[in-house]
This record gives sequence, C-alpha cells and structure tokens, in this order.
Amino acid sequence: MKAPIRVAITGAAGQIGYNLLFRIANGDMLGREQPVILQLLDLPQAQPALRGVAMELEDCAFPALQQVITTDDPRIAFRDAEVVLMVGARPRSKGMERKDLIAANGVIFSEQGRILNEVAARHVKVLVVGNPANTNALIAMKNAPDLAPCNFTAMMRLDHNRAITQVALKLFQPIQDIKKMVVWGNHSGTQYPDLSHAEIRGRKVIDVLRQNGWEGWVENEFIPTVQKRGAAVIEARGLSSAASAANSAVAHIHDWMLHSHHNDWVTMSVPSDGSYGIPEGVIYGFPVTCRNGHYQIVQGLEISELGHKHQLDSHRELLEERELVKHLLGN
Ligand code: NAX
Repeated sequence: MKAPIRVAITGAAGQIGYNLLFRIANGDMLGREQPVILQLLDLPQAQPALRGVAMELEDCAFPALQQVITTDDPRIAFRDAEVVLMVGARPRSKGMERKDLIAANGVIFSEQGRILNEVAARHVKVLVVGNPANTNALIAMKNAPDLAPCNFTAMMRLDHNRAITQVALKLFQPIQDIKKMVVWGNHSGTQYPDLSHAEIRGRKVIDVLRQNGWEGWVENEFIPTVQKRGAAVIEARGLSSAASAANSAVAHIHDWMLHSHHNDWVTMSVPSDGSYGIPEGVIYGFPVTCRNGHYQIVQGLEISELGHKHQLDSHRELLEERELVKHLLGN
C-alpha cells in the first residue's frame, strides 16, 4: 500500500471546501489507490461547522481517506503537508475597496506562508484559490524562502475550463475535442482568454470560426463572457462559484502531480520567468504541460499585437496589486 499524502486545505468549512473535500477523499485528485490524510484549517468560529464536515467525510467511508484532522492552527494543518490548497480568504464586505481586500488578505497569506516555510514538506505543492489568488500566492511564496518558488501556483483552471466550454458551445462540439486553450494573466477581469492557438480535432478553432463568419465573436463575446463569468454566476446564484471552483482545484493538482493530457496543455498561474515578455516577479497565468510532478511553460507560441496588449494589461494590474502589498513581500 502507498504511503498516505497529507493534503492541507484552508477555509475548509467554506462553500468551496464543502465541494472539494469529498472529491479529494474519493480519489478524484490523486487517484483512488492513493491514501490521503486531510488536514483541515478554518477560523475558530468555523470549528463546529468544520467538525460537521469531518463527520460527513467519515460517513462516506471513502476507502482512500485515512484520517481527517480539523484545526484552527495553521501549524497543525500544514505540518508535513505535501499538497496545500489555500482556499480560505477574507471575503469582500460591503463598502470594502479592492485595495483594502488585497491588504487584509495579504496579512493572512504572509503569515500562512511563513508557517508553510517552517512545517510543510520541503517538496510541498501549493495552490492558492482565495482571492486575489495570484497576489496571495506571490505573498505566500515570498514568505516561504526555504521552499522552491516554482511550487507556488494560483488557480486559473476555472477560467481555462470556462473558455473551453464557451468554444464547445459556440461550435456545438464535444468539450474533449477542444485543445490548447490558454487564459493569460491574472485571475481577474483583466485576464486574457486566448483561443488563437486552440484546436479542434487538429484544426485551428479560429479558422473554423472564420469559415462561419464568426471572427467578431472572439473579442465581442468570448473574451468578455469568460472574463465576467464569475460575476454572472454570483448574479444568478447569489453566491460565488463553488462546485466549479472545487472541480478546477482538483484538476489543477491532479495534472500537476500526475500529468496533463498528451498533445494538450492547461493554464496554471506560476511564477513568471520572462516567457512571453512577462518579467519575473509576478504569478501569472501561462499555458503549461505537466509530467511527473513538474510543470513547464509552453514556449514559442505566436502572440498577436492585440494579444500582447491584453497580456501586458493583466501584467500591469498584477504590478499594481504587488505594489499594495510590497511591505509583506520581505526582500
Ligand atoms: P467562503 O466564505 O464560503 O469560505 C471561506 C472560508 O475561509 C470560511 O469558512 C472562512 O471562515 C475561512 N477563512 C477565512 N479566513 C481564514 C484564515 N485566515 N484561515 C483559514 N480559514 C479562513 O468562500 P468560498 O466561496 O469557499 O471562496 C473562497 C475563496 O475562493 C474566496 O476568496 C473566493 O473569492 C475565491 N475564489 C477563487 C476562484 C478562483 O478561480 N481562483 C473562483 C471561486 C472563488 O471566487
């Protein structure tokens, strides 16, 4: 039998947590044969709810679920964790400005980054979901200088999946036939959903759109629909995306730990390395392929002038966010 993997989840009593934990315990993220120990963190006032979720997990009798730990102490939650899903974040309250939200969350992610640095497994893989996800991931990474920066990522997979579905719906084609989508940049309204490299059964999606006289759809409908999808879900449901966010977190870690599909790529926000003219110093959505626990940014894609402008707009926003939290970044 394989050794269990310790998976820590912050904000585990929240709505994404409730949609995430059962998927992980069922083996959707790391495989049915991989035992897991769930180390669940939430605030003191959420502990009764968290214990209720733990009871429900026990009641599922998942074969791969070896243990559930509930705590309000990040030191306990992160100890020896090999996978950490940082979902817990301060929600935006009424009248709160974006910059205040960034600052409030910055404090949480700097403290949790420091604790990860002290107690997590040295090869821990971190996915930040809590918003502003890219900047929170940067803060956690900067406060964990003993851990490899490449192991800090933020979630763009939901945006990626949203983009694929919009194309599949437009073309009336199966989801699994749409490959090589990417959403560049920040998980925010400045993100750049880019279908110019996307393929359908070996043909460029853009050529199929052109053939139907639908080129205008890309800038006029596709990009804004994907960019604003989170707000549309809030408008319809009265709550932010939870099951789809959890599904994306499962897929992000699954592909990173195991592998992405052959002849395709996925979007992950990872520390920029200068690729595509995005200088080091931000966590940015790139197309990546994953093998054996490592990701690689896909190189050599041709970017149009307009595409590059979209990329830089999102980069500029990340620099502005970084400026707001620079006191939390250490060096
Ligand atoms: P909820 O408010 O339902 O749950 C958040 C949980 O985090 C709560 O139980 C709260 O007590 C806990 N929490 C707050 N501060 C904490 C701390 N310092 N340590 C541990 N736990 C803490 O929010 P939910 O809908 O689950 O969303 C969580 C985060 O995901 C939000 O920041 C949200 O904006 C973000 N999202 C990110 C997405 C992405 O694609 N990156 C999409 C979905 C979602 O909007």
